[in-house]
Amino acid sequence: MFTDIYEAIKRNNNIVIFPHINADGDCLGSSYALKLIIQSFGKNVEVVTDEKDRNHRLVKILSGVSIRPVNITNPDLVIAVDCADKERMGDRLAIFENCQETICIDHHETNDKYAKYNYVNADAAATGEIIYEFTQFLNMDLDSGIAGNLYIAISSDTGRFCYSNTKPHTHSVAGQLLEYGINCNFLNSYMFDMNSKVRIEVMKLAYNSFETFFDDKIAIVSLKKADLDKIGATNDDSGDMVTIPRSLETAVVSMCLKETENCIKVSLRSQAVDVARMAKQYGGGGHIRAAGCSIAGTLEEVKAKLVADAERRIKMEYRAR
Ligand SMILES: [Mn+2]
Repeated sequence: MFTDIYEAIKRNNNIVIFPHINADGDCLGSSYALKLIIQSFGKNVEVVTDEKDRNHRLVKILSGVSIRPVNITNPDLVIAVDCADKERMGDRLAIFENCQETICIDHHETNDKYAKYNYVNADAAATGEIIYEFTQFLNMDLDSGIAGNLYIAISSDTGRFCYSNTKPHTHSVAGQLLEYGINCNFLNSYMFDMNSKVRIEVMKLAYNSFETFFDDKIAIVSLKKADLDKIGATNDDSGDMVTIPRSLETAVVSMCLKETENCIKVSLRSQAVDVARMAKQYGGGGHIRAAGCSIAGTLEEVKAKLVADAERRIKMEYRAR
């Protein structure tokens, strides 16, 4: 409940906010919006991202980002934002677990409510939508900084209002946010149309690896660690490559397999199969239409396993239209 969350924020002074590892627009936009909201109560609050997300490209368009981040070492309250499970906090999990007061704000169906206070709404298209509802609960007058951050969050998780999670309510929240004078044209084109040079190199790798299975119903791109290292690609540069196989018109299940030091990171998308359930079987999670997991093994092994699994699920769950 928002009441519990508001009370917990009110009675604590040193507060940290944790977006998930491999940060995206929703977790960052929501976290910085929440930071600005909590700051307006006169609290000492900071967003602490995973080390690898320190220089995320979205930092340039978010409001409330500290030039030199204040390190709150012993927080009274930790708020996990957009983290489907607590492992999504990565190395920061120890701080969360050592804290008496914890809050989780999230919109993932698979969230198991791991904090002391939880606000989980799987109907929300983005965690940003929940933070917006929180400002309504607080009767708060937004400013363009908070509104811009929330717009980034919602546009990001809905693929600029194109994915199936986009509801009338999603557009209505976005419409409200536009009232605060944000530049949606600039924010969207920065988020979706602009790429770093390295990212375009990653796209080349992805396109070259493109392959299909099961009568083109399964589409896959794979990224090898050695190739990514050679061009100096960060997580940010190589994120979201699953949009490439997803654009195949006959694809029912699409995936991106990314080789890392110790496992294969998998992104799954589908218009017809419950990929959250598929990901959960490998210890991952997410949404029905978009999910992810990490699997130990070589690229070829993991690919063979997932293709067999996807094929079985398509046969069970998919009826051609
Ligand atoms: Mn999200």
